[in-house]
Amino acid sequence: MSDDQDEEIILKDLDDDELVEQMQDDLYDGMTAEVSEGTQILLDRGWDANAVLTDALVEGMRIVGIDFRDGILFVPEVLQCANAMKGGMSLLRPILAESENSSSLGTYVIGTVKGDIHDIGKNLVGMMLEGAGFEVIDLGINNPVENYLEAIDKHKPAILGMSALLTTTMPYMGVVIEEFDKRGILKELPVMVGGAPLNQEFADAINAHTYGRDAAMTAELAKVIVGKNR
Ligand code: B1M
Repeated sequence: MSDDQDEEIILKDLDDDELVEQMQDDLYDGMTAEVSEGTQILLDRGWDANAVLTDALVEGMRIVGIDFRDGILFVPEVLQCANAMKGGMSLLRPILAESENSSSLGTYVIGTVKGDIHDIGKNLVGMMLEGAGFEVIDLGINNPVENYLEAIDKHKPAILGMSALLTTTMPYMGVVIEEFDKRGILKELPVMVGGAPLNQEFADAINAHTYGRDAAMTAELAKVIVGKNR
């Protein structure tokens, strides 16, 4: 019997708390199949998708972040952790993105800014926005201002969102907003910003319309924005 099969039997035998802890360990070890399997088991046991996401996946990645910061984990390992997290997220996606609204709340363009390749948080925000009823256009990672401008022209979004995970890339959000302002776009288009190193103060300083602390909050605030703008 392979190790994988051994692991499969053990995961199913664990109680909820043990399983969540094991999934955090598996995420840390970059074990995509096991993290996906654990995700499915929790869903089958009736767990809410948001709880699986928060307790097992996001918490697992938080632990990874600490060891990454402290030089215990390095980029190749953390990439594997990211892939494992994405494995679990792919099972949650259809549930989180299932729209509670039959009619679209409008188009939401989102992308990670230039110089930054972190996309897990942005992807989560996208899923929650879809779940809230937005049509999401995801520009991916490493976006210069030109990409946002092109997407605005093409998709006429109700809201535009930017993500940054690095203190070195977050100032670029200000560059994008300044360019929107110069072109008269900022008056018409609410710009939301988010990402781990940001806070409300920073969002205010760069003239962003709204700061989204996390994915759920971003989706809630986005609904309020389109409600207000109608
Ligand atoms: Co990166 N990395 N990384 N990394 N990485 C961080 C961000 C870091 C904090 C790690 C650390 O030192 N503890 C640190 C930044 C330090 C700083 O800037 N002060 C860091 C570093 C230094 C780097 C490199 C420079 C490392 C190197 O090369 N030496 C490098 C930079 C690459 C680049 O972008 N140019 C790098 C690379 C990578 C990987 C490629 C290995 C990988 C990314 C893989 C991927 O995304 N596909 C990676 C990862 C995984 C992380 C950590 C460990 C996890 C990030 C994550 O996915 N979190 C991270 C440490 C950490 O944050 N704990 C770290 C889970 C996610 C659900 O949360 O992204 O915060 P988060 O999203 C949240 C909210 O922030 C918010 O909602 C989300 C869900 O609730 N949100 C938004 C996010 N975007 C939003 C947009 C919105 C609204 C809300 O729009 C409106």
